[in-house]
Amino acid sequence: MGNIERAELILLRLPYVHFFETSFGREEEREFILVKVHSGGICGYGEVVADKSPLYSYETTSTAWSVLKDFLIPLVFEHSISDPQLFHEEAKKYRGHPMAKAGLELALWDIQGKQEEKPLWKIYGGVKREIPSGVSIGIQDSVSELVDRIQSFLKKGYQRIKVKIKPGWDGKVLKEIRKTFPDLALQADANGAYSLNDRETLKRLDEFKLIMLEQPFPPYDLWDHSRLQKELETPLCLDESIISVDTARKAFEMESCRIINIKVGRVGGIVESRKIHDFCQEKDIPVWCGGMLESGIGRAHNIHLATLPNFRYPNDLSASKRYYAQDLVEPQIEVSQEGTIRVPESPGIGVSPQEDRIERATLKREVIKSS
Ligand code: OSB
Ligand code: MG
Repeated sequence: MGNIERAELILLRLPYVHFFETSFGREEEREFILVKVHSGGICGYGEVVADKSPLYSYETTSTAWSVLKDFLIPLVFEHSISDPQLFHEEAKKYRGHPMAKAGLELALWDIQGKQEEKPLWKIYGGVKREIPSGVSIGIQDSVSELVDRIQSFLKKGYQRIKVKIKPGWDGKVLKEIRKTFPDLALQADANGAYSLNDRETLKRLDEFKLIMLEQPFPPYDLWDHSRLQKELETPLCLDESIISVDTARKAFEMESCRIINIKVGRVGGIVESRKIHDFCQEKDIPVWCGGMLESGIGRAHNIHLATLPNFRYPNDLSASKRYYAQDLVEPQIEVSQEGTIRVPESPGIGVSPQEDRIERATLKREVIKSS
């Protein structure tokens, strides 16, 4: 593989088609960074999932921008790295900042795929040509609006519904949902809004037969999740808590959860995601692919990852239209009436970023060259 000659950071803003509200609050638009790397006439694209504010994670668009510009991109130039695996190893010397690392690693994978003329799923060892799609629905102004939204997503084919919960928007909401949809494949995500003091509230959620309850407690708390899981019938799934294969092992040993959500950005890239996938496969812990409301670029990367065999639940990977009026890629990502997404077959991410649309959404752009 040739050297990386130049990298580009682009800060973009895209409005959502519908606001997205979690236990952190309501968002109407997304600000995020695209990473482009250039090598021998080929351009690779990655997406950094850090938000404008440090809510889901401590990283923000500004921290990711500065870490990429001052440390990660110079690392690639200094050591003439173009291999994503090697980048992963070298970037370990910098602590934290997984979303920044993942954005650049993804761009290197895209280049590799394009150079080898293979779609990424083949390089990763994927086995699926279609992946099952679920939809994550935020907190609404009323329960009846939520029920209506669920209805409309079910009509589009989605295989399961995930709803966001928080104290005060939990049991009574799930009860209403179950009244209307007794057999719905349903799960709930708290984004860390509860504590062990809420165990009675959480235990009462067992009656709703959720497929899983995602991240009830804050990120760095494997122990309290383990205590809760012992008292709960509903399988716990960890998202924010699992930041590496090492934390996955500890969660497994402590029995902090029975299912793991893998997000490339949260764990620092594809290399670490595959390690978690392989560990979980060996221990018979199912995984699925989470989302961060990505544009089609990050979404396409996620789709390739979700083709691995131990992705055993519907993923938070929905159609482009569910998030954005016009996505940044062609073809747009679509969900079939059976609730599946077809895996792209073209080289690399397998979808084409549309430079004119990227341009229109750009707030800031910087080119960083190898000196
Ligand atoms: O916790 O899974 C989450 C979105 C932003 C931040 C965190 C989460 C989410 C979602 C949406 O649930 C998943 C998606 O459809 O991209
Ligand atoms: Mg989550």
